[in-house]
Amino acid sequence: MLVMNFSTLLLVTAEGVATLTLNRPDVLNAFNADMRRELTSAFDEIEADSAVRAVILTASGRGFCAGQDLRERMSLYEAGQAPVLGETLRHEYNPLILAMRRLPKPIVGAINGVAAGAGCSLALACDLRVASEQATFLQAFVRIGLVPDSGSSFFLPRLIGMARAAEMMFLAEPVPAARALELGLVNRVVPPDQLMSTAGELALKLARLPTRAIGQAKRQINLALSAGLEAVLDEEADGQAMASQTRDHMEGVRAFLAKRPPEFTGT
Ligand code: LHQ
Repeated sequence: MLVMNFSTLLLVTAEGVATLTLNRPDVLNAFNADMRRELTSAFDEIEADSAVRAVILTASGRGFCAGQDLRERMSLYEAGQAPVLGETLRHEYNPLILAMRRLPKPIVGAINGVAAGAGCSLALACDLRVASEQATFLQAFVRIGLVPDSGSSFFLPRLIGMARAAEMMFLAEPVPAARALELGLVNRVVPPDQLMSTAGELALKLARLPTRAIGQAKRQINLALSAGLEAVLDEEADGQAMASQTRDHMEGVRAFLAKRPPEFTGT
């Protein structure tokens, strides 16, 4: 087991699964500059580590992530130093969201509590979401006169449809976990004490699958969210050319013919 300590998060790697835990519980894991920077570099490290084949993103305490740390922002305003928000997004939040979507490994969000503002966007950028019964999803932006950012306007209408996304974004009312499941916003809802075991089982299952094929399937999903059929068919053909060269493909076929379970290595 490998443990890496950052100042705002924990990264533990075991059995092919990296578990990233946001760790600013006193402010419901709101994003300060350190957390934005550390989270992006943690995803870079996960990408580079071939032993990691699946990721869990969760948080400590009763919240998942309350979005931008508003105290940090206010103190910058008061000091007359706040960069234009667009620049903070372009240089800090957007690279984080892109790092998650480009990571060729599956990310399971284990949503333990409220996911608000950019924290909701962070949850939406995961590939799969397991939510605690205590989780809520809140497009908090308009409550403080801002607009959805960090990918929420991309992911939310695609996940739940335009009308429901508009309702969440405009009214900024919390959506409880049970309703999020009905909307297709999360994959599973479980009692709080089963959150980490459920997410862990799911991530372990993913970590034992043909990792390169999963990474390519994620790429195809990303493309299909905004490209047309021809481009997606083309990407599938390129992806299949790649996947057919992997050891895991050969192992899958051999195991099927020998009527035994496959042992995928991610290569
Ligand atoms: C917080 C925060 C927080 C600091 C709770 N900051 N302390 C914006 C700007 C710049 C660039 C890019 O993008 C963005 C995007 C955004 O993310 S905008 C949206 C920012 N987030 C929000 O507006 C959410 C603010 N928080 C809330 O509305 C509530 O805290 C929620 C609904 C999340 C949870 O409510 P409660 O369960 O009632 O908890 P609480 O409000 O009592 O919070 C607990 C503590 O956490 C409290 O501190 P305290 O010292 O009183 O115990 C809060 O001040 C602190 N906290 N969110 N974002």
